[in-house]
Amino acid sequence: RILIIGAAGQLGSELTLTLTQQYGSDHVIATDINPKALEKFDFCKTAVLDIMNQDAVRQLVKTENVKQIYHLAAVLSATGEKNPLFAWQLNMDSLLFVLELAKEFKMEKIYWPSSIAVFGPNTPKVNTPQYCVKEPNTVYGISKQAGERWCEYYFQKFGVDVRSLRYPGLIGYKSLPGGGTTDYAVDIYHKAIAGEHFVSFLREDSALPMMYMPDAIKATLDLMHAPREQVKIRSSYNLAAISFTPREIFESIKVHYPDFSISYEPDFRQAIADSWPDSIDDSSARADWGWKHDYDLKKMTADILANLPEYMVNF
Ligand code: VAH
Repeated sequence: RILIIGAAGQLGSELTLTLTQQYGSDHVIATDINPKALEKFDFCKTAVLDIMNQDAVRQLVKTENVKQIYHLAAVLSATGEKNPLFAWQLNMDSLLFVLELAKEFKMEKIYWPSSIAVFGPNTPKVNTPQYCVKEPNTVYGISKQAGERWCEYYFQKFGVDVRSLRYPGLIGYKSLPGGGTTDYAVDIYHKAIAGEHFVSFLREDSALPMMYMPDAIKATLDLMHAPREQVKIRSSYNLAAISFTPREIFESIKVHYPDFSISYEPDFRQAIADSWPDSIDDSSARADWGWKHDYDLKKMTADILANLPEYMVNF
C-alpha cells in the first residue's frame, strides 16, 4: 500500500487523487493531522495521523503493509519563520523517522519534496545550476537542505530508494496553499474570480520560479516510475517550468478579467523571495528521466480560470 503523509496539504490534495487513479483506491491510504481536511478523500482509505507520533506511524505501516511513503508534511517557508524551532523539529525529525522506517521495513520507494528554498542569497540567481552554493536563510530552506543530505546518505549507506524534487512555487486550483511565500500566485486567481482588488505581498518585479500543479504531479510520478538506475541524483533534482513576477501573472489574468486591479504591499515574505533564484536550470532532470513541462503562464491562467469558478465551492 502507498502511505501519503500530509495528504490534505496543497501538493498532497492533488497527488493523492492522482495516486488513487493510478493505483486504485485500495492501494492508497491518505493521512493528515487534520481530521476535517480528510473528509474530501471519499475515493481512498484515510486515517488521522500525526507524523510526530512515531508509534502510531509505525503501527499504521505494519497494519497497512506500507511499501511506499510519500512524505509531504512540512511547515512551509513563511510559517516556518514564525516558529523556527518547531518547523525544524517537524520537518527534520519526521523525515529521519520515515527514512529509518523505510530501512527497517525494506520499503520499495520513498518520496520527499525539497524546494528552491534550499538556495540562498549567494546562490547564482539566473538559471540556478543543480550543483552550486546553497546557504538558505529560512528555517524551511535549512531543513530542506539538511533533508536532501539525509536522503542521499540513506540511499548511499542503506540503499533506501528515496527520491526528491526541488519544487518551485506550485500553483493549482484544487487546493489552497498554507504558509508559503509563493501563495500569492494562488490567491490572485481567487480574487480575480471574486471580482475583488488584489494586494500582492511581493514587489511588482519579484520574479520567482513557478509551476502549474499538473506539471508538478507529472514530474513526481515520472521520477517515481523511473528505473532506479536512471535516478542518478539522490539529494534532490532541480525542477523548472516557468518564472514570472506578480505583474506578469496579473497581466495574464487581466486578459480575461479587464476590470481586475492590483496593488503591491511587500511584507516579510519579500525578504524570503529575494533570497531565492529567479530561474532554475533543470537539465539534469531532463537528461536523467526525460522531464519536460507542459504549461506556460498563459496556458496555466486559462486552465485555472476555466476550472476554478466551479471548483471554488469545495473551499
Ligand atoms: C513556499 N510553496 O513558499 C513553498 C515552496 C518554493 C516555495 O517551497 O514555502
